[in-house]
Amino acid sequence: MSTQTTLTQFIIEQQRNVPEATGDFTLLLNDIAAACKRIAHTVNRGSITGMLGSADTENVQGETQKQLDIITNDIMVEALEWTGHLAGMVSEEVDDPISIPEQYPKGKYLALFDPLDGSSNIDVNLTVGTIFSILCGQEGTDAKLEDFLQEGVKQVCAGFVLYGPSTMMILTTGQGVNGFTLDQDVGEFVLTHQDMKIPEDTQEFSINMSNQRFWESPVQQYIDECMQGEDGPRNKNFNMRWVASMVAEVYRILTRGGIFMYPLDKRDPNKPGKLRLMYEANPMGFIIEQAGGACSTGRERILEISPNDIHQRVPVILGSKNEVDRVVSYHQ
Ligand code: AHM
Ligand code: MG
Repeated sequence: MSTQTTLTQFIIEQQRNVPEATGDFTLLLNDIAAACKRIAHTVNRGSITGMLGSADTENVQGETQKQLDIITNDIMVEALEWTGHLAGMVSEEVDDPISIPEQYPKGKYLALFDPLDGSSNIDVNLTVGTIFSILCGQEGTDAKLEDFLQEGVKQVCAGFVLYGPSTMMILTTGQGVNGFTLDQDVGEFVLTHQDMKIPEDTQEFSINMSNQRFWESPVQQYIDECMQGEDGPRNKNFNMRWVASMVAEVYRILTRGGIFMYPLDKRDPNKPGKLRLMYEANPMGFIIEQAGGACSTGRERILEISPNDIHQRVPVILGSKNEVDRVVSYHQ
């Protein structure tokens, strides 16, 4: 018999530590895992299915959607709407909350997701992923927009699935962070990375340098000092990485430390940052903090932001604690 712990076994064992648990949450996570396996399969087939490229539509944020943005969103919705565990869903790709169809029972949880993060990378065959966050709603009622506007600290679970050289799920339910690798032969996620921890210090930063002229001075100063390396005030050389897939960036930071920034930028006053609070910043912030890292806008802890819209954007600075604290201190 295999000694490997599967995702299902792992969640059931965690559930046993929560006496009031009904098993609903375990089933919901299984449904999310099943949807992500379908997405992995779809993404993996690439051009064979003719599904790469633009869809010639825009999402609510005015970004051109890829065909796979829409297809992966449909996979998530179809996999989750009928199960009876959810009171509603919101997606980065859909303007308004997605209701549970009349014919299905409604549960108490709310699902929030970015079905295909990093989708600009899909046509060049680089790592993309699905990010999800679970909140509690009101059992049996149709979730309204306001129900989703909860602070990140209220998340009961957050995770992401990486579609890279291997397919991996990274998950937290507030008891640390664990990584599972999809065993393609048996179709199961198995526990491969237990209790992931981010080193507090790092010599690696991640930022899109082409936006440098739009940043505020604290971020300018931090990056300038990193670039000076051994000759500057940091007295050490830094390395830089930018995949342009937050999922890949966060996974790298979970594995070997680092700092990731999509900071406030002055290009458009209506977009104080590029990344979305509900679908990217909050779930990643929860995971990063559970692994011992930090996550801030530069001015406040991401998980304490009181959301005003489901598609709100925020500046994001996350990763190794001492480096994030330093950038935050430059903002003060
Ligand atoms: P997406 O959800 O539309 O894919 O956008 C989010 C992505 C992040 O994964 C990544 O960190 C960032 O956008 C990259 O942005 P840029 O192309 O400006 O470097
Ligand atoms: Mg995204």
